[in-house]
Amino acid sequence: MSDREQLPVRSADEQIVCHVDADCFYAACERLREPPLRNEPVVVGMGYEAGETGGAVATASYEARAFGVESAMAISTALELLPRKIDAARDPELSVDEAGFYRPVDMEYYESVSDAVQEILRTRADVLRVVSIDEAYLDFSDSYSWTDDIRAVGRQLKSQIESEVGITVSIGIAPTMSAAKVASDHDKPDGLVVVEPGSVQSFFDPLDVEAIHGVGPVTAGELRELGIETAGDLAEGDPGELADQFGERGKRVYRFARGEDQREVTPRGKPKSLSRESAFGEPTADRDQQREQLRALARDVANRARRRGVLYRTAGIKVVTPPFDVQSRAKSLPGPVEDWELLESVALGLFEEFEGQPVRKLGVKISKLAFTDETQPTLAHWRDDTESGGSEELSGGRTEADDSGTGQRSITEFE
Ligand code: DCP
Ligand code: MG
Repeated sequence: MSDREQLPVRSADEQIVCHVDADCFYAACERLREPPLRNEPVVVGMGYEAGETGGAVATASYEARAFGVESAMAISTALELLPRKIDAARDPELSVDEAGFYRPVDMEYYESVSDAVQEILRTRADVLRVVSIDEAYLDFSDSYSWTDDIRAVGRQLKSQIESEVGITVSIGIAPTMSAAKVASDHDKPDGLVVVEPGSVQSFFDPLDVEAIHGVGPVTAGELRELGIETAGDLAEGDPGELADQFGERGKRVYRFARGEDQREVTPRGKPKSLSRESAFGEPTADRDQQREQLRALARDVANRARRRGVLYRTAGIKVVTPPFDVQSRAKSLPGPVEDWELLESVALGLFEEFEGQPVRKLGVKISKLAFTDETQPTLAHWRDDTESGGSEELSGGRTEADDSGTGQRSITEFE
């Protein structure tokens, strides 16, 4: 079977986009290193110092939000709504039960927690796009299909992050980026919302216009003046009128409200790894079939590396066993190499411990890359890639030439 047959070009409806957003992220980080803060109102202040009243709220735990404290509010205002525990303990007029903990921002620590979450996301997705310290899009399209139990995939990712890092995230999974983003926000905190293809419009329709990605409070106010209250109203609006009033942004939010979003998840920057994975039609325990698949994947990855002038120092495999257990193994190589036979034998060696187990999917990945040609790839370079392999066209017909200057990864590569 050729690669093409195994991984056909997808239609937009078959995309599986997962948006992950941590719950009250800075406050969750503070709780991680100070467990007594769990289940308590916690406010994290930017420009805030212990015992002072200056600065602004970066975030508040959901318990603190119940007192009306919200992001961007002055700390002095937050203190009126929610006094500090320490002050409440000293003041007979205040109740300790209606007080909270205030902590200053510590970016270095939050970044270390964010890195730990990203490590997990990287092992889970074909493509990862990190958009902020607590938010990322993952493309699951090559790993799963909509006929799989996608909710179980989301549940597993949530519980892995919770058990390995110790914070909760909310997840939205949908056929488009904008729907996935709205879905992750829909049931916060600790939410998991799956919007299946065909349900995007009905999911959006009843939502307040402000839920649409790109509609802020000001635009929402202007839309309401036009009688547009919900995403459904917006979807039925006159696109010409919206464009006149709001320009490009008007057209964009109109499309989003209709569930239309052609964007694909693309990573940022240079690739940190190259990989190729492929699923079996049915999970198989046949050793020969497994080993043959792994060899083909290793050769494919090695070919792509050679065409791109990429050397690699680490080789790894990914093994997905039923139902969705993803396991990776990696091995350091003797130095930066470009050696398909070595890659093939290392991949087979790493696979030995799994041989004979039922396997749903296999992947081969090279990392710790070194670029022999540091210049940006030319269009001709990509053309060579797409013509000879065809694999670069997997991302819904888009070739990587579209991305020249921004990145080099195909949809089948993960960071
Ligand atoms: N942040 C900030 N100032 C803001 C908004 C956010 O400093 N005005 C920081 C603090 C947040 C982090 O960015 O913890 C992530 O932003 P989110 O918008 O995702 O907010 P939270 O993660 O805090 O809460 P939620 O559970 O709503 O995602
Ligand atoms: Mg968040």
